[in-house]
Amino acid sequence: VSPGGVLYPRESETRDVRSLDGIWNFRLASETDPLAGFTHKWFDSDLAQTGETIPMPVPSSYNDVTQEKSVRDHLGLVWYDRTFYVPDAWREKKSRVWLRFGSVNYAAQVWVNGQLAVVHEIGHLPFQAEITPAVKFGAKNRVTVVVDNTLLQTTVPQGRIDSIDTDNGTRAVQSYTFDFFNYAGIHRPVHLYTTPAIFIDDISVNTDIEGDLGVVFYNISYGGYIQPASEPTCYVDLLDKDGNIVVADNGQGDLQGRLDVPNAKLWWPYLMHENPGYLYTLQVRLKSNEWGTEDVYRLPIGIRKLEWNETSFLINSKPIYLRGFGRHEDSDIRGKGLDYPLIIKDYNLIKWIGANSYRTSHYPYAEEIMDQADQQGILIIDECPSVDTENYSPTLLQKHADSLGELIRRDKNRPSVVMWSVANEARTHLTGADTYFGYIVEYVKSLDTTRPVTMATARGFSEDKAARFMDIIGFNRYNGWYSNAGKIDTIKKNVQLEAESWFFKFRKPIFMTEYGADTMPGLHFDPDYIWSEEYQIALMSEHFKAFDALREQGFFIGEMIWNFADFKTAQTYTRVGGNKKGIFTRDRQPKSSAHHLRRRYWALSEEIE
Ligand code: GCB
Repeated sequence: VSPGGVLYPRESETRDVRSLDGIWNFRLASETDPLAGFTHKWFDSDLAQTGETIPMPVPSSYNDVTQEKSVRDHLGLVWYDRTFYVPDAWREKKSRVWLRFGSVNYAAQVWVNGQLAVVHEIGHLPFQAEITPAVKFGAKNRVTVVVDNTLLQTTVPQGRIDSIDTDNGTRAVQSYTFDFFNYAGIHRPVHLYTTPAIFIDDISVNTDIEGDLGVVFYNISYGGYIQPASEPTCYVDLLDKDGNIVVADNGQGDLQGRLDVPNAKLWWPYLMHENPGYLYTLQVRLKSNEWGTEDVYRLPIGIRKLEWNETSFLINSKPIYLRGFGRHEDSDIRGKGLDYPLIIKDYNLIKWIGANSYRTSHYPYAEEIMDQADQQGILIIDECPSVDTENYSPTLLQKHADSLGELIRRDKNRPSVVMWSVANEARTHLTGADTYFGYIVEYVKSLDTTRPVTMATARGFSEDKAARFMDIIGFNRYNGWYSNAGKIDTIKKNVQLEAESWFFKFRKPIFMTEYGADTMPGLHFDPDYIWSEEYQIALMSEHFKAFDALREQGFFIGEMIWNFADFKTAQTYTRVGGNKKGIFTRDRQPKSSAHHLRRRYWALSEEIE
């Protein structure tokens, strides 16, 4: 993990933020000479001389935007660039200038005016660099990004390059076992922003509850300080939702401290309180006397307390039952590109259906999506990009750990994030899985002890070697689909038996992280028959019976259906236009199952909360 923080760019009286989103220039690497962009320095020269570009939206996946298969199925490098202006006023203020990418999938190398600014590997995570020395103030600048979507056995997630025989000779193709399309490109917003010379680099917050008192522990780190100037001092206030100061700084100027909030308004999940997602603002002011500068950053925080034991998971001392989904960042045209209308539509649907939670299957979601979870009180199982993990190697382990390190650095202050998920369906029966996941969990614990660690497990409880390291055990199982398709009378017993087996083996809270059935909207069969809307409902009802029986036993803490919405996958004969296990279609219209789930989730909420 690169040193330093990755605080989301926020405007303040000391910080400017500019968006570099829009239409960029784009081109695929040359097929005959894939490295031509490097040898001919496409990042340096006037692009008009190096070939033609096409317009490409940022943020977006590039795959589905054109009419070309060569773009959709491209393997390897693609190039993006655009120009931007840097105001002269930023030089006058002696600002530092930063460039930040919300995420680029999978790997990226970035130049500013021909100078290498930053490299980053692993998608779905932000990265940034200070670019002050490279920018031209009061003038036009160029940013160039080369993106590589190649997945190997040592990337997170893993993939393989195969060679296939075609009519025109052999061709390299990307293969992967995970079940979602390997969309690529600049997926999330790009920001140019400034900080003062001495700046707030990172903020870590933990909260606790002592009676009526909310307690906020904070730890601030700064950057840009050069000796022998005297060290900067830090002032931290807490503001309520309306912007009133509720706890003023004690005036000591310490980087670490504790704020006591009498009669604190707690952060509660959706449907457990009339004000779910109550957020305070931590206002941090860093002052450097000798340099005469100040930096101000305002971080939204929620006061809540998590606890877990052998049978339950509690928020603010109340046991929680998770009613939710596995999801994807996925939609027509933009693929995994950030889309504001889609973000809000999805939260409206989540609330319409009465859910209180979801898992960010199978990678970290955009910060703009996470912000809404904080604000609306939706509980998040925050998953790193490790899916179908196998072929355990030291290189993979390092990168997998880095993905978690970067995820925790990004999301550690979010009240919505209530568990870390270290993998989805890792091949935990393989030799080496125990040492590997032992290390991974230990690493997560070294960074955060306030949240439980989980994993969406798919191997059976007798062969799995990793569940013992988890605080909470999630299992994925497709009863009535991949096993016993069409035979819903096998579901209840099997779900119950499996959940009980996990519990009695490990004495930890258990939840079902995936179950479901592919369903073609509009396909009807009575009596129910696989792929029909009737079958999806029937399969769900059998699961509900098992869940209700399990809830009575006291260790079962939640159900998450697969999936929130239909999504695109690689081309295979088991997928009709993608995975159709959504209870919403890909364009977010309800299948019959959505109404069925809605009745259950609202009833559960009334019964439990
Ligand atoms: C799983 C995976 C998920 C797939 C799903 C399916 O177990 O975790 O990524 O999409 O099954 O529908 O096959």
